[in-house]
Amino acid sequence: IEPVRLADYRPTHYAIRTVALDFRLDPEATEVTADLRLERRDGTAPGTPLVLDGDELELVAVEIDGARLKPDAYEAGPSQLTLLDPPAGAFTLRIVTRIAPALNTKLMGLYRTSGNYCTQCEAEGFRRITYFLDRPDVLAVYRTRIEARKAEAPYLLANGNRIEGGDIPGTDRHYAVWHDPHPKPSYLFALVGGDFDVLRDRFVTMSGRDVALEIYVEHGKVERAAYAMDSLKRSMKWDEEVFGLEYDLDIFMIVAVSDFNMGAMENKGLNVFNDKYVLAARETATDADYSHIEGVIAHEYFHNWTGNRITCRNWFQLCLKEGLTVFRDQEFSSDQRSRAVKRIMDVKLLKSHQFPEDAGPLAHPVRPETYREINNFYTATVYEKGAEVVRMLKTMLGPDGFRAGMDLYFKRHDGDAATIEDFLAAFADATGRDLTQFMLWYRQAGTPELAVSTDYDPGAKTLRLTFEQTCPPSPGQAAKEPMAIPVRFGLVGPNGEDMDYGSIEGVAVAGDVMLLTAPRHEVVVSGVGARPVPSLLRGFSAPVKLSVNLDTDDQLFLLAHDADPFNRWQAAQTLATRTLVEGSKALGDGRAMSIDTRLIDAYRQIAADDRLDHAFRALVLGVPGEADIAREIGSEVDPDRVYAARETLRRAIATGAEDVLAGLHDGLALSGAYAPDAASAGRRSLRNMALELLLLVGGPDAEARVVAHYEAADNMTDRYAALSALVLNGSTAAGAMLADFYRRFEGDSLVIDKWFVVQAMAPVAATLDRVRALTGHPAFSFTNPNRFRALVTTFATGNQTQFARADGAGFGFVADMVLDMDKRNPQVAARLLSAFRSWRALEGRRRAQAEVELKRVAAAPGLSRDVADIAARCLQ
Ligand code: B3K
Ligand code: ZN
Repeated sequence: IEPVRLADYRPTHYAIRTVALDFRLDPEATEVTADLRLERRDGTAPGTPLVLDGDELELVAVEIDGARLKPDAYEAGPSQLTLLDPPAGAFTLRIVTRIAPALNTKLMGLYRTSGNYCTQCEAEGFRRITYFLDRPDVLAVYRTRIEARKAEAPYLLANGNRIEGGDIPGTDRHYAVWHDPHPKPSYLFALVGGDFDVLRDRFVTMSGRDVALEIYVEHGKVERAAYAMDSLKRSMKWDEEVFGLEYDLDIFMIVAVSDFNMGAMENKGLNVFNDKYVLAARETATDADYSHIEGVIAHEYFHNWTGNRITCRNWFQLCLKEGLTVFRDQEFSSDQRSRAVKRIMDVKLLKSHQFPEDAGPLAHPVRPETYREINNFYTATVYEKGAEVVRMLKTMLGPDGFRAGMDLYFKRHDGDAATIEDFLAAFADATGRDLTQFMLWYRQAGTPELAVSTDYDPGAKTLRLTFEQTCPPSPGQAAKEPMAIPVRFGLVGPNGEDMDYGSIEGVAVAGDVMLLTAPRHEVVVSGVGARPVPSLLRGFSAPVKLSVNLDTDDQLFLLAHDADPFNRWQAAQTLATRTLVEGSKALGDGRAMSIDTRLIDAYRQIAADDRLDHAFRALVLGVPGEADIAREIGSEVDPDRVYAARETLRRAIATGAEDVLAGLHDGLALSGAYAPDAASAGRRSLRNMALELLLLVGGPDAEARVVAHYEAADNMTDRYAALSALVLNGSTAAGAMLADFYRRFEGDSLVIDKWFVVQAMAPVAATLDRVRALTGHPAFSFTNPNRFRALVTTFATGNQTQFARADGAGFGFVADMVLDMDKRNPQVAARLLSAFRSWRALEGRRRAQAEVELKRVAAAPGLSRDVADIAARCLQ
């Protein structure tokens, strides 16, 4: 497959000004009539052929300005329609296509879900509906007419405002017409037809406009949409208050569907959501589910400005909307909840997902320069690292400079298909700063490594800090240039408080941020009255791998005293990581793992410290995950040893803090009404962390405690915490509890997903057979992406020891599943295959097994572009 290259970008020869669509919905034969008003762009020679994209389309008719085209005037196939000699002036092209939503298993384009019709067009799904210039720089005004049998689809929805509708006399059919006044690219088109329950509300915008809010859900689930509605209203308000951005249509709709390839989609005025990011009730959704709903609702809503009003010129610029919008939803959640806790959770996600991606064969710049299949670039790098890059901009420019840049960006580019260069130019022009070097964050892949050595001179009262940055090679990029790295810092004095200091030489400083720009900086801080412990990269001010020559005492000191909560958490992580990396090596050499008792004491103290936020304490008690430890080890990883080391440390913490943990579990129970707010959720998270650790101490009491916790639970967070503690611990009582859980929630598919997830994660040798058997369970489904991901993708991405079994059987199973799924849904298959991305870091035997399976996938006939691309890049 030939790659698409950023360097080859050219605007289209023709512009599409308006689009009028007419859908006659039918499961097997939906007829789509598209009237496109086209115009040759300046600079295009008359007679230049017009080449439209298609994908698995059947052409029924094609006309220009009302006249049927002669067969020699065009060429048509399932994936292209070419007008050989289009009119010189503006013209209307009518295209009639026939599609079969019921047979659309890729869930791209128009498809069926639970008897309803819905669309997904990003990135290249619109071409599965009609022939089009299906790329984000072709902006048009859409009018959509939908017609269907009334009984089959009482609701007919599309983008924009509803301008007309009614029954079609003498038939059992009805229709609706929607008009979206905002020019948009085809990927933002959406249509929904079907039968739903609707939750309705209103929002008055800052300029006093009344907006109707509607959430469409499957019958009987309308109460479960209340939290999503509340999140939507808070998002709308927040975007007005923080960015001055107001909603721009009379109606905003969200439709929750149960078959969806990803989380949600920001179609103009008509967001379509995976129902797991809409539906929540205390008995069925965990606190994590609630916070994801809040975040995803906000994310899609925020796209209305960052993505829709200003869209991407081409798909290379995906981070222009995604990284920026993730940054915005993270800021929103920080303002709604605890900023420190949110920051820690976001960094955890970044380190466990994006860092490994950036360290392996699938690494790519935040703005890639080439792709074979764009759907494979909706990655942690584009989203999460993309958000970090925007956050660094804010750190470097300050809140006012950042807001000025955002304002200028909206002012200049509203209605445009823009680029990352446009985005950065707005900040440069608004603040007078040169962002040339900063642009490297978008162009260079790989996680920069920042090594710091610190040295205090008591005589001169100076602190010397030597910073050295490097960046490892990544695919297609052997050598890297030094990046602009903002390092937020403080000097923690002997009394635990931040110290004052005099001047700083050797680096540019603004407030508490040093801006590193060179490969090496020798920084001298003068006027430092006593030996401080430097607290560097506060709030994780740059997405780098930091190593500082601080010993255990210094790290323990930061853990106990740092004014920056993020760095307190980081100090615990650093100490635990050292212990775990050392420990897994020791276990490999047949030695015992050594654990510093001071570390255990520190955990104990944090657990007991009532001045600290509950959620924060729970996060500190959560030792680094297996993937994080593996990434730190870097090569020749044996997942069994990593797992054993991690369990040993967790057991040591549990044993050392047993009385404190028992006190927390007994004392933190909440009585009264359930509320999903951050404070109550934090309390539950600490109590459930205590429960999980107590189970590791062992003994009959521990198991009884978990069973009692399960039975007393009045919400899913608590119930699921007990279930996963038992199942992941391999406890004997787990079987009965799993059976009980299934019985209780049999009809509730989002909960049954959790039942599959927890079984797929069990780190025991029996899991592979269990997972294989569960693919034959009546509740399993290869057609529902949530269900498939719950069992199979979770096994591959959330169960390091069993996916990477030494005998290769885990890899073999997942490869089989990839090949199976690829025939049905290539996007889901490609996602699953990317679980192999860290295979080269494994020890020799496992590495060899993984290679065999990757090669088997790569060599299979008839692969989708999605899977072929991931397989090829993993092997390169
Ligand atoms: N923009 C969509 C993602 C589309 C993925 C296409 N493969 C959701 C989001 O990021 O908001
Ligand atoms: Zn997005």
